[in-house]
Amino acid sequence: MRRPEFTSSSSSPTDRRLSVLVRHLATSSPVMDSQTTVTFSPTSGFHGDSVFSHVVRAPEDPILGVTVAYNKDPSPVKLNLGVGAYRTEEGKPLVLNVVRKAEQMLVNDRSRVKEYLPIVGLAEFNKLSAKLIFGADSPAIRENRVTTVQCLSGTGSLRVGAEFLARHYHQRSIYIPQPTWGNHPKIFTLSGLSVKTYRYYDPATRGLNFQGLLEDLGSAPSGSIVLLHACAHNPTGVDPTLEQWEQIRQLMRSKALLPFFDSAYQGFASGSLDADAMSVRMFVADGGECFVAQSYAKNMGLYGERVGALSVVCKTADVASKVESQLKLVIRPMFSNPPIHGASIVATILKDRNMYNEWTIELKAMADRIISMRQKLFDALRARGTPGDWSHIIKQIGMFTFTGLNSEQVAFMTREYHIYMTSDGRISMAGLSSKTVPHLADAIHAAVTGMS
Ligand code: PLA
Repeated sequence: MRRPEFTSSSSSPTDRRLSVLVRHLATSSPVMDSQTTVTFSPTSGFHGDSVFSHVVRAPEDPILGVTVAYNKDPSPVKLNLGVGAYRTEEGKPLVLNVVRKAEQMLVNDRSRVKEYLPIVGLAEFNKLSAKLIFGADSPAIRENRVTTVQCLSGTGSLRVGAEFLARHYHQRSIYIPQPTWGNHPKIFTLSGLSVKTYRYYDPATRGLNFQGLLEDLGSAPSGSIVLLHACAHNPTGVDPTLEQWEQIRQLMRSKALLPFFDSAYQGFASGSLDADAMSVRMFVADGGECFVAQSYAKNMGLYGERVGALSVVCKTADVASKVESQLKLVIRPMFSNPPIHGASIVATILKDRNMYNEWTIELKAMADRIISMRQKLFDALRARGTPGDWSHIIKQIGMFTFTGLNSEQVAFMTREYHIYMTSDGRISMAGLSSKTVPHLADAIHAAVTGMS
């Protein structure tokens, strides 16, 4: 092996000093014999600074960092209402029975192997996922106008869709609701799109700013991409009514705005898979084009398995198959092909009528438990006489309540009550149980009365 070489003709005084140092070490140090390869940049310090010493420490993620802080807290009463992760009444993570059953079947099937999936993932999973979101009788599916590719959960599906749009769509602007899930702007910006916002939430009414939404989409340049939360808007828990969705659809189609649906909570909002897909189905029923990112993290509890799908609904089967060929060029250098286990669980459940029914029952039970937590928290605040109108807790939909608490009040609740939540005042109702509601209500009461 060659020793690092620095000739006197080489460059800077720093390099020459390094070369002297290396020669010195090579002759004097027992570990630096002629068999040792030293690799370093000629201009970096050898024993000195790291070539990465300029790297600044990044802040923790605003959502996942809440769990990091929670894990460090030794308090026995601590409560994590940050990340949207379902917990049982006992505060434990839940693996659905039907998922356990599917996994057992997969393990028992000795014919199964661990070969790579195709670039687009498990074909059966893709077909069943499209059916789940668009409906079994969807003309778009029947006419082969939909291409579906398996991706790494909702996040990966959004990213693949956005990278495709940045390469092949004539408009670079994507309008996202204000506020939205904190990862959206990062995903779209890093994919090469230009992120703009449209008004969505009205803090005064704690409801939808429908007028603002219509005005902003109405003045967006024709052809712009618009991100829509299919249901259970995160973080606000505020969804348009079906009549409002219809108006949004008409406006968007009249201006050729391209809908990109993020469907991370199908079945979680209302307990019904079909009801929670209505917004998407309205846009597909008009024969127009759209993108949909689906996640099985929440509705099947497959968080860490990273199972999701991106569907692109096109005008013709020919366009759909060309789009798919280009999606493969996005996926191959990104993660090559997706993992097999989670998608196999989903396909096993979706293709078997009994298992599918069992899943819908378990899903409804999760949704109902979340809804019952809303009522319990609302009642507990009323019982304490906590100042303010808390009816938004029972009006909002899905996994989260957007409480209206400010970042100082949140910091107070964390410091004094060991309750962890995102600083925008969002709480994960799915992380709450009958036993922990009084503790949360005490904390909110103290934050509102003691700090105001
Ligand atoms: N889209 C929305 C609107 C989400 O809320 C989330 C997850 C995702 C996509 C992505 O989920 P996935 O990649 O795991 O399928 N939001 C969580 C978790 C539940 C997170 O931030 O990663 C949240 O607490 O907001």
